[in-house]
Amino acid sequence: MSNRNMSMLHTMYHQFKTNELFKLGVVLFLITTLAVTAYIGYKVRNPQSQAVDQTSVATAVEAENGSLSGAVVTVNDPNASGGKYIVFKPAIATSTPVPSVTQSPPNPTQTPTPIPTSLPLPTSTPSSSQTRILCDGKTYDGFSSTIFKLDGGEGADGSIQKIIRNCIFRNGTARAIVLKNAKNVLIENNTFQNIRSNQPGIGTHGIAVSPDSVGVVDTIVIRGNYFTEIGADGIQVGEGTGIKISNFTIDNNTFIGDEAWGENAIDIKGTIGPIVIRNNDLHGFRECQSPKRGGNQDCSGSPGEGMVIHQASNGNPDNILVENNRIHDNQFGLSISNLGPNSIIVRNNIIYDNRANPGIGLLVNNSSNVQLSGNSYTNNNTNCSGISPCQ
Ligand SMILES: [Ca+2]
Repeated sequence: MSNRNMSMLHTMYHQFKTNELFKLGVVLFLITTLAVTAYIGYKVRNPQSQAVDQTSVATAVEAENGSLSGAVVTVNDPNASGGKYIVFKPAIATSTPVPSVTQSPPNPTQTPTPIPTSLPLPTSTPSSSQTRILCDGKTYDGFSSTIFKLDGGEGADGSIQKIIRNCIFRNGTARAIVLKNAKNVLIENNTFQNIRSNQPGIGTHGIAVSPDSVGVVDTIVIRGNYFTEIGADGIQVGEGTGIKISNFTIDNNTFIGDEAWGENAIDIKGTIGPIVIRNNDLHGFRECQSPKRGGNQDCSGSPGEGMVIHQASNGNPDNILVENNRIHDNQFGLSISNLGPNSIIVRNNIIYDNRANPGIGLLVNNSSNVQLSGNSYTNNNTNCSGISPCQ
């Protein structure tokens, strides 16, 4: 073989060898690539078999998506029992939490005042665009007939509020105010002084509530008044023949009695109720020396009760709340007898210094529906009579 032929064979051999090596390299490369890809795919699909570097996966996704952040999490595959797969869970952007305003602690809840269902509170005097000022700032000095008598008509029209305020009734021989058939009345900040009949045995009240058999007295507020030198009672409720007296409030009044005058600060007779008597101050009431007691005082005769709640010809008192009153320096502070079927509640009153003979703070007769609570008794000759426990 010539040298030329040998050279050609050598070249052909090298070309063959080069092509085979190249092909072999390509085949090996493809095999390796497939093997690695399959391995990675297997590992990704079977994270439980070997921990996947979730951090690096998440980082890769972050890098790919730029602003994304989050984490790779393993979740159960609902389509395969025991199967799991991983997902990238972007972090949910949360707004900057606004600090909550520090709230002041809530005010302590006031202890609710228990009101028996049998004793509804009076409805408040309805506010009304219609008011009738009967008196404001006037003085009635020396009168021999009633100044204001509300008996039907506008007086009984509950949509119109009648107001008697800031007036002085003094030196009269008749009752200053009479409510006979009346609704929605406000009597406040008045003075009642020296109202007396000056006739032995005949008492005269400052305010008399005296419905007849057809009269209705409802939604009445008497507050902030001052009573002194009244021949009989500061306020008598139930003087007439009717009993329809309801939603009646006597609040924050002052009553002054004396040996020389007066029966009672407050005298409650037959009522339907509710009647609320609260925040009043009454003191100084003594036995009234009427002719039937051997005297000539202008009253019908009373043993000296500051407040009396009792039966009369118009019926029995009923549905009454007496609370937060100051009852002191009387022969009997509060006397209760012959109630109607429903409750009377006597609570949180301050009953003290009732020492004039017999000096009984609270006297109860013929009544089983008296509920006592929270009253204080100080320096009375006898705190309670006819009821126990005295509380
Ligand atoms: Ca009386």
